[in-house]
Amino acid sequence: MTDTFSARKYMRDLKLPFCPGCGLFSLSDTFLRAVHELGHEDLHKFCFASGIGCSSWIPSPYYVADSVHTLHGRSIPVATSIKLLRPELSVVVFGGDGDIVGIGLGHFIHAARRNTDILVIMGNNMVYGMTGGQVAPTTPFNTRTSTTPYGSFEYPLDAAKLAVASGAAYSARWTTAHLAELKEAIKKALGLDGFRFIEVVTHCPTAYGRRAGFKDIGEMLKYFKENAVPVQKTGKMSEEELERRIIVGEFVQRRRPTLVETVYSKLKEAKEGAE
Ligand SMILES: Cc1ncc(C[n+]2csc(CCOP(=O)(O)OP(=O)(O)O)c2C)c(N)n1
Ligand code: SF4
Ligand SMILES: [Mg+2]
Repeated sequence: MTDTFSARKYMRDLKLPFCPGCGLFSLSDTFLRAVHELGHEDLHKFCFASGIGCSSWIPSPYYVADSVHTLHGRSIPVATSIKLLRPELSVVVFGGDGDIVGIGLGHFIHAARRNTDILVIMGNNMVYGMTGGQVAPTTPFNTRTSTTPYGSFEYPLDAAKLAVASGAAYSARWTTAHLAELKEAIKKALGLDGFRFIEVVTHCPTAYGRRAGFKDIGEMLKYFKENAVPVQKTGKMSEEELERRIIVGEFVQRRRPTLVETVYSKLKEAKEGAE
C-alpha cells in the first residue's frame, strides 16, 4: 500500500448511476479498497466483464480499466474468452443475481465445473432491480415483489453452495453489513487461481426493500447483521432454524488445475506432437 485510499484514483470522472443509499456503492468501494490494499496503483492488470442490470454497472464505464459490458447473462463466457486469450490479466465479472444465476445460470455452473480462472462478484439484491423489482431466483420465500404482490411462492436458489457443488475453487458470501469481511474475501479471492465466487447480499432500498417490508436502509442492514449465521455454525442447525437466515463466510477453498492451465498444457502437447 503506497498512499491513502481514494476510489476516484481508479474511476473515471463519472458518478455511479445507483439510487441514493444503494448497497452497490459500498460493493464498488469495497472492491477498490481491496485492490488498493493489494498494492495496485491502477487497474491495468485487470479486465472486467459485466452483463445488464444495476450490479453490472459497477465496472463499466466507471473504472479506468478495460472492460466489456455485454449482454444480460453473458458476462461469464465473455470473461472466459478474455482470460484464455490474455491469461496474464486478472479477469473479474460483476453481475446481479438475475444476470449470474437467473439467465446466466448455465454459464455459472459450467465455468465453476471447468475451474475457469475468473472472479465472479454477484450483487444479490434478491430481485431484478434495474427493471423494476421483479421476483428473481434468489428472492426469499413468501416475499412481496413487483410481480409477486401476495408473496413469492418459489424457494430461493443458494448461489454460494451451488458454486461449491459445481467445482469452484473459492466460494464465499457476505453482505453489505459485513464490509470488512467482504474486503478480506475479495483480497483473498484475487490472490487465488481458478473459479472464484463471492456473493454479496446487497441492500436495494428502491426495488426490493420497500416492497419486502423494510422501513429504511438502516433496517435492512440491521436485518442482514442480525440474521447472518457463520457457515461453520450451520452444521448443527435445522432447516427451520436456518429459514430466512443469511449464511455467511467461506464455503470452500481448494486447489485443482484451472482451465487456463489445462488448455495451455494441451496446446503445448498438441504442438509438440505435431513437430
Ligand atoms: C436477454 C435479456 N432479457 C431480459 C433483459 C431485461 N433485463 C435487463 S436487466 C434484467 C434483470 C436485472 O436483474 P439482476 O441481474 O439481478 O441485476 P440488478 O439490476 O438487480 O442488479 C433484465 C431482466 C435483457 N436486457 N436482456
Ligand atoms: S434499483 Fe436497487 S440495486 Fe438498483 S440502483 Fe436502485 S437501489 Fe441500487
Ligand atoms: Mg438483482
